[in-house]
Amino acid sequence: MLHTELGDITKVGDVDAIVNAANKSLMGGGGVDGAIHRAAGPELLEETEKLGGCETGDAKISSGYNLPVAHVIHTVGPIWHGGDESEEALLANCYRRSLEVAVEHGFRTIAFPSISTGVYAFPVDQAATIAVDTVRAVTAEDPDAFEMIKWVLFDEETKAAYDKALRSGTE
Ligand code: AR6
Repeated sequence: MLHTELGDITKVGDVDAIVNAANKSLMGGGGVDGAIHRAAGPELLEETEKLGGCETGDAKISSGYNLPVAHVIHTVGPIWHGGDESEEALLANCYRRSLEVAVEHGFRTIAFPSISTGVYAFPVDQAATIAVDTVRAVTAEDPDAFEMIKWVLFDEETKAAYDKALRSGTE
């Protein structure tokens, strides 16, 4: 049920929602956020600018517009400041809140990017472990809620980190 694939999350169409690694303004930006806004078209910004921003670790939902998916869950990862500013807990909150929003909307299939490991500089091995552990914990609490949760990763090194995290605990 949990897996990874290499690719561009803006091309993913086989899920109920993709997750965006946004910033607190929800007004778009670079990285995966910029790619999602470009692919969705200007209507996405028209909607997200009315959402009142988003706190770090929280998540909000919008439509997908010109994306191949119907919905986008926007979450705001922590900026890495060395690890002493609750970055781990805040990143876990991103996964937990994104899945809560998904459940509230009856979504059963979700694709995540690697939240916080680009511009926000969270170390990828650590982020992958938190991502996998948190998704496993949430799905263990409600085993029937989700059919498929995947990470769509943009480069081989990032994919290797998530694959390693997924292997740990199952061997
Ligand atoms: N599909 C999948 N993954 C992607 C894509 C894509 N199309 N494009 C980039 N990635 P980042 P963050 C990967 O920087 O660290 C923005 O400006 C990327 O290679 O997008 O959470 C926001 O507005 C990396 O592995 O997100 C915020 O200001 C991962 O996505 C800030 O960046 C996350 O990198 C958020 O920073």
